[in-house]
Amino acid sequence: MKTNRIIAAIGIGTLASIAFAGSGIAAGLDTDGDGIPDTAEALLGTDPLNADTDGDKLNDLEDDNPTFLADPFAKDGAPAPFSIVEALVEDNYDFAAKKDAPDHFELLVKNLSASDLKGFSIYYTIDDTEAGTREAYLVRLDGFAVPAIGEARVHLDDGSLPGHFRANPNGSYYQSPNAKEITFELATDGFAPVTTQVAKDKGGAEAAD
Ligand SMILES: [Ca+2]
Ligand SMILES: [Ca+2]
Ligand SMILES: [Ca+2]
Repeated sequence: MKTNRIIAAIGIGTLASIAFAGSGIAAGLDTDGDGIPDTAEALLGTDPLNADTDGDKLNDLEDDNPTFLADPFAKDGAPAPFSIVEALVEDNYDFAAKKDAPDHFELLVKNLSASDLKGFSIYYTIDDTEAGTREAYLVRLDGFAVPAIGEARVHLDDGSLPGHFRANPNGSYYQSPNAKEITFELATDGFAPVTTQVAKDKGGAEAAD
């Protein structure tokens, strides 16, 4: 059933590779082990290095919509003791290396309290109003902490550096040049999420300028 849905979504041209995936027969590299070969993940718009691209705990093969989940955050918690100072989706800058960095998602978070904060998750939606599509992802920011009365940056990119987290390389942010509206919700246990919205101009997610 799910395999049929995926075949319908991506067309007959990749039928053979998906059919193999559905039957558990190896059909090319499946790096993340979710049953979908890396080459098919590119066509589906899912992440070949993440078995659960949207973070809803259903793996990409079993997920009816592998790049969207509904907002998981309760909105009735206490006011959050942190703020999002800055949200970047383009024209990023690498402060450590003092040079331009490839476009990625980046938040500067300020802790307004006298205690260190950790246990964050981020939920973000990417609206492509031109194409009429919406993606949504939940990422648990394991290891990310903001010191008391201090600041820290969240990076969502290829996740290859320590303290960076992974964004879907086959999603519309990286694959479509259309303008986007991106909404971030940052939350930690017991507090209402903090939300910010940022627009990305027409043009792809660029390499470093
Ligand atoms: Ca896979
Ligand atoms: Ca995957
Ligand atoms: Ca999923």
